[in-house]
Amino acid sequence: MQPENPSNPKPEFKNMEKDTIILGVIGADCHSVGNKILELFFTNEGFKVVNLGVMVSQQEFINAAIETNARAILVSSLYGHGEIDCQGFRDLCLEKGLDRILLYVGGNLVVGKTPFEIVEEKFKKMGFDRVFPPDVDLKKAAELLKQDIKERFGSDTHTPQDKGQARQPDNQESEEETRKPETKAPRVG
Ligand code: B12
Repeated sequence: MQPENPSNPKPEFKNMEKDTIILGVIGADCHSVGNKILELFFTNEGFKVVNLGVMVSQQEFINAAIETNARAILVSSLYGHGEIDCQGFRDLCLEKGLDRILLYVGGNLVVGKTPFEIVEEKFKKMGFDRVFPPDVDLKKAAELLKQDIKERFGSDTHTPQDKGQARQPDNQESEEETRKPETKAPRVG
């Protein structure tokens, strides 16, 4: 094995900040196994994962995303009530100032055997950027997430408020912000 050279400190790992993602199982859903797998998997993929666990409300997801300046919220729903639990999620994000947050959702999103394309369309109409079936290849999901973050946030620094990620709610906008032109990113996927 080569001895470590202190004058050559592997620059690619220096000051590298991880993208934060919020993870959780929405509503009254207590299925916890997949949630743990997702936490381990996305951590290994290089994300800083904030896992809220099971039975998480929309507001809890959003609070965590604001606090951590997260790039994405990954919602799981397994027990069949996903459609009800996810209704209005995007609108609440916008209301709370999360203009650009990526919203992913996955699991057994509806009751019964509805074709996935119909489920996907339903959740995209609700404002989710990506929708995944329970048998998704997680490696592909992680690649999409990295690509989406890059497209939506580009070379933004990770400081909040800098490019409108966690702007103040509409009625509290600062003068500085009201003068800026709208910089909302287009929906992905
Ligand atoms: C174990 C289990 C339970 C346990 C959960 C224990 C626990 N601590 O987790 C108990 C017994 C408590 C339970 C209860 C119920 N369950 Co249950 N349960 C299961 C079962 C058998 C396995 C779930 C599991 O652990 N899978 C293994 C993990 C690894 O897979 P996963 O959860 O699907 O997660 C993966 C993917 O979905 C995906 N994924 C998930 N979210 C996301 C998000 C993103 C962004 C991405 C990319 C990927 C992704 O990645 C995950 C990791 O690989 C499933 C059947 C099944 N085979 O899935 C039923 C199942 C989920 N349960 C079901 C139901 C109906 C219930 C109950 C409502 C039953 C009842 N009448 O009480 C309750 C709900 C209770 C509640 N409040 O949540 C149904 C849901 C039906 C539907 N959606 O149409 C299922 C599918 C069984 C069935 N075929 O009917 N359940």
